[in-house]
Amino acid sequence: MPKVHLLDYVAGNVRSLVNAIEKNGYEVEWVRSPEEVANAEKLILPGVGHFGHCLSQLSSAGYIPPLRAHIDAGKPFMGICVGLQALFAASAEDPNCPGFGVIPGALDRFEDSVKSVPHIGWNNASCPTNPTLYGLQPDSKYYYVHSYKYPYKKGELEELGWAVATGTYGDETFVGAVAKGNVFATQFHPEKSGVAGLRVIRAFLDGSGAKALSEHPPRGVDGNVEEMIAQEGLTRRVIACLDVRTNDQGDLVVTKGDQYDVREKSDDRSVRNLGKPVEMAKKYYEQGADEVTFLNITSFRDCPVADLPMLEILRRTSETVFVPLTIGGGIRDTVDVDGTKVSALEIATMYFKSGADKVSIGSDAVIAAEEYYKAGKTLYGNTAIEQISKAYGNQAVVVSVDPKRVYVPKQEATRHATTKTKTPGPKGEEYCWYACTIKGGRETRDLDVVELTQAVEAMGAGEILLNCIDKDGTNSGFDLELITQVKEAIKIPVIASSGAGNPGHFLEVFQETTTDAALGAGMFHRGEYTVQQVKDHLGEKGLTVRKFEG
Ligand code: 1PR
Repeated sequence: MPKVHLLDYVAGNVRSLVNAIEKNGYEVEWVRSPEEVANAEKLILPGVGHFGHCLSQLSSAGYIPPLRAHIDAGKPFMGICVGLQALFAASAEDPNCPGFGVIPGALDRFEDSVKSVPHIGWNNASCPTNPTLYGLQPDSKYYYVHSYKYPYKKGELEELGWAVATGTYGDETFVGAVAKGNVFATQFHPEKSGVAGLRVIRAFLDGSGAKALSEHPPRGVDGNVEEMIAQEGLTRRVIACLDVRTNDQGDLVVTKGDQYDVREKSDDRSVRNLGKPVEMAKKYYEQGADEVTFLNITSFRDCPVADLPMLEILRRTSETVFVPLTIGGGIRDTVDVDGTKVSALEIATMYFKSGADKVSIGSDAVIAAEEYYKAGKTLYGNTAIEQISKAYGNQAVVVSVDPKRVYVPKQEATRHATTKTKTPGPKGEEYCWYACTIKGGRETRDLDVVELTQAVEAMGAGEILLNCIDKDGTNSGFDLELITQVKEAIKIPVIASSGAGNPGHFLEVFQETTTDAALGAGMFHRGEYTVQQVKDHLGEKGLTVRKFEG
């Protein structure tokens, strides 16, 4: 098998990248010291998280001079995400930490007054000068997750000989990919961008991308470029969620509850078994799911942490599913069966190494938020959210919220953030607040969703998975009032969850709220609708969705 070298310097999910490379028929050889860079012919620099963190790790380990030498020698080089950002001279994310300076200019942060930041989801990488640059296609979508970007200025980089592909988020057009000579880099994650991304990786690996570029070097941009690229490219994300637990026979199954009760209504009350996790994840990927989320809803007691069954599920899923994978459940400091303490960060690390892109924290986030308010909104850096987001970046930490409605007759009846509801309570109460719960809804706390989501945003969470116990499994549509309240309270993206029963519910939540993504479970598992049908419906109604490329 032909080889490509991959730099192993930074925390993050490189398993998916390895899988994507192997899927293209190449073998990965690791570069684990600066001296080994010289062995590389083709080299990939992956990167996630914080610019300063990545660059200072590269710098202190002595990687920057050999990497520059590799690039200057004209050998093939590909940077991914922070691997693209590293090529620039600087970033506002850490002004004290210089980049490689291969491309002049500094990255800045997306403006967040009218849109969520980080920018998470599927967007364009359109290159007007070279429309099929490194396998890119003008109508394909690519998976991005970042808060900082290089703002596109017409002609600026092209004049320096770079071919530039862009995406547009809100009214900001940013650099999505760049190429010149032997250097190619993407802000998006090709290894998470389905078939469209695999094609881009192949164009780097087999040299066809660089060859085509040398035959058709960019010649400057003409007048219509701004109009062409300045249209919002971010799609509506549709996510499939699999609640996984062991059934009474000890098998790991996908289950689904009604208001979190996952047992059959029949006399035996067995755990509802809707299928096998890895197979179902693959099915949803092939139906066009933009992400797949696994929630481990049993604790797998008596099992050594390193043998957690979800690790194997992730490993197998990431071999065939090239979209982002999130794993939730049990991410907290714990004690292993042999008495060893295992931190939430260590558990998250195992999940990332097994193929997860994000971890989702539920109960532990509620407890951390309570402590945060008790300490007068002070952060000490010791919560799971802070530690994992520091090591892997905010985008890697999702907080899963399991709220329940509490009805009150008037706003003054509670200290909590209320909402006037169109579905009054049992005694005609016109207001409600949403109480956070822990342990899969078994314990309700005196903390509302606004308090929780604001606290975890301050701690460094990158996204909220917003469930609703009242709506879960009801097929009656999302709780629009809950979603609106949370969206108004925070800047980070929100995934609406619970209650989806048909494609119209997805349309409704995207039209009636500013949610960033929407998630379904039961309607997909029961085979009532496919992900594809949901996306077709959204597309027919004029919403931008990613088309699945087989
Ligand atoms: O507290 O960090 O160990 O995390 C536990 C995780 O497991 C949390 O994310 C929590 O939401 C989840 N969980 C715990 N118990 C259950 C249960 O169902 N008994 N599942 C559970 C939550 C809710 C959704 C569901 C949507 C959509 N599942 O994710 O998929 O409500 O369903 P629908 O479209 O069929 O209505 P920790």
